[in-house]
Amino acid sequence: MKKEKFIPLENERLTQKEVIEKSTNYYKQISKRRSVRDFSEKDIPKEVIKNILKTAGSAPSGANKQPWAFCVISDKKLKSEIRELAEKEEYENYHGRMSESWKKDLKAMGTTHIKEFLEIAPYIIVVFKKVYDLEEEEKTQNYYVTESVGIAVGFLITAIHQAGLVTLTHTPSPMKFLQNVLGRPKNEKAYLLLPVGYPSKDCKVPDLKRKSLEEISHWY
Ligand code: IYR
Repeated sequence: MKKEKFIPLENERLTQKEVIEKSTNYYKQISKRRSVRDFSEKDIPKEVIKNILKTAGSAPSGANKQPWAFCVISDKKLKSEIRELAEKEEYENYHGRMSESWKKDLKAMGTTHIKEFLEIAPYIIVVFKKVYDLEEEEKTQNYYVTESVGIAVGFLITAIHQAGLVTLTHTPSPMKFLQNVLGRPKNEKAYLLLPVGYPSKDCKVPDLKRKSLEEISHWY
């Protein structure tokens, strides 16, 4: 039988006390993360974008296929074009495609079809999922694509927060225009879009409450 190559796990082995401390600190830090819609125009170093993307790219994926592509946009003209196309779709959503109960659920977020952040944030990252891979026009299979890309986006969001920056998971729907405007290959489907930057000086976020541990956990 063929023996696959395995290497030692490099993780430090911590004491229980250290594990409690680290998990508490991480929770305290990550629970401050908020979805932000009010961005500053202040630029951020390209290196930060590279680091957060490398973090996202370290996520687990089905059979390690890494079925994701991250498109980074800082070009002003392209950002304006994306804003225009996104607002066109969102206008249709807010003025007919979304149900009344959906719009009612969104009241607390204060969202409308206007998406200024797409022009103001210094960077937009558009995440694509690779439904299958294309190697020299040959289709090869990917596995658990939606789950894998969702996990990578989770890594990306926490990396952005950890760096002291803010983001928003924006899903202008339908997202086909992103594939067209960015000229992505046919095996890729837009998954979501993340503006990345600093929050504006007077940035406000909705007063939302998170469910308690008792509400979200069931212990057996
Ligand atoms: N995509 C729209 C609507 C929207 C939908 C959900 I669910 C949200 O949590 C927030 C917004 C928009 O971005 O405005």
